[in-house]
Amino acid sequence: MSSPAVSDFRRTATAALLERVVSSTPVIDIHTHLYDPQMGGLLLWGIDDLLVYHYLAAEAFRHLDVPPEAFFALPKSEQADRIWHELFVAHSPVSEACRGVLTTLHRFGLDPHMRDLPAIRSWFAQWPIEAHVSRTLELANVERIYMTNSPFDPVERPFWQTGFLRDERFVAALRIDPLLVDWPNAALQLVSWGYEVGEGLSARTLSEVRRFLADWTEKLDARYLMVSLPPDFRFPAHTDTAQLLEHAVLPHCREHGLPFALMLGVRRGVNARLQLAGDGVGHSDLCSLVNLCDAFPDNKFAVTVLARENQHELCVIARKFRNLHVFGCWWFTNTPQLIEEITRMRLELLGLSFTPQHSDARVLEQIIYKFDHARRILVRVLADKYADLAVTGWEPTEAEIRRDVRSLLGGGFEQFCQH
Ligand code: RAT
Ligand code: ZN
Repeated sequence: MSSPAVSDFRRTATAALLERVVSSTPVIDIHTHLYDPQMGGLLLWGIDDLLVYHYLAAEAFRHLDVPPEAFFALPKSEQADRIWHELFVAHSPVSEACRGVLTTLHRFGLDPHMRDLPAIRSWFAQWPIEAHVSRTLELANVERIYMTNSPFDPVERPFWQTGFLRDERFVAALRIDPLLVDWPNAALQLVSWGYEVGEGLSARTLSEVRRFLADWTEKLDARYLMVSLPPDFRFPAHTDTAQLLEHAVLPHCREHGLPFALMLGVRRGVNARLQLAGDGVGHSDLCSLVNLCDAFPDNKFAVTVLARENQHELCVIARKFRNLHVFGCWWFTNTPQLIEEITRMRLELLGLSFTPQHSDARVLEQIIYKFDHARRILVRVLADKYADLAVTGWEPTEAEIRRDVRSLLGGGFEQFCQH
């Protein structure tokens, strides 16, 4: 056994190496709400969008003495002014979402201490978007961004129909929530786009739904399909959701070799007046996930859960099914305490076969803080894990550490997609 001084020294050296490896390894960001810069106004960026982000809006509404309808009727810059005032001026910005804005400004070399919102605005206004995108990706050290692409979005849809020169750093994921959670309205849409579907899920209708999915998978060059579902999702069941999943979506994914991503546990519109900021969380029944993984071993499922209470069960399920890839600390679990707890638990139960973090960024510059904060935690947690191994005499080489980190930062997910 080495002396305590020697093992302390080794531990510090491993932690320093880890810090270097984790910060220099590029991230593949496997779920965002960002868009290819060619898609114009869809790609949100700049200080006003950072401030009106719904994670901050939800916090600001706790102080704002104005009805949400009146708030949302204000121009974006005024909404940003109000949020800045409530969350950064009238109170200290200690929440994770507020800290995120400050980390982002700091990493751009701005001095948020001046509390000078107009100066911050002018700084952002001077950049051409192309240069700003590249610089932001470089600062965040993100090499690829998975978008969320919906054929049901009337603003987004025309871009795909017309076609455009793709930026290869931005890849597509086909998002199909309306199809799975609101079939009657989705059916009307499909009819208006020339698919011969009826409201009942006949064989003909299901095959037309598959034709729709195939058309859009090809148009987007989609890397996976995705949905987020409420806590009352059940499978199997005699619901439109379960039937469409079983007879259209999963066969389509099998045929194209694509994973299906499920984000489980969101309760939409708990306070609908707050718009995007009004969604909540609920405990999901993960037996339904077991049923899916078990019944469809030739399908691949990438899954994240919103409830803290579901995290342990999700890890246990992933130990049983190699067609399940666990990812992300999503939304209300994207806080340092929960990220640390969840990442430790996943490492202890799953080893390296999961993806600890995606950004879920809605505004470009958020990728900086989301990964800056997540990387710090990953260094801490991995340092502890390697130190535990070192006690037994097992010390990882630098190449092994690089391999492990690359896998955790998105490499493992892309391998899962390919095999
Ligand atoms: O995290 C979020 O921004 C949520 O509003 C949701 O969009 C969620 O990420 C989702 O993809 O459903
Ligand atoms: Zn999302």
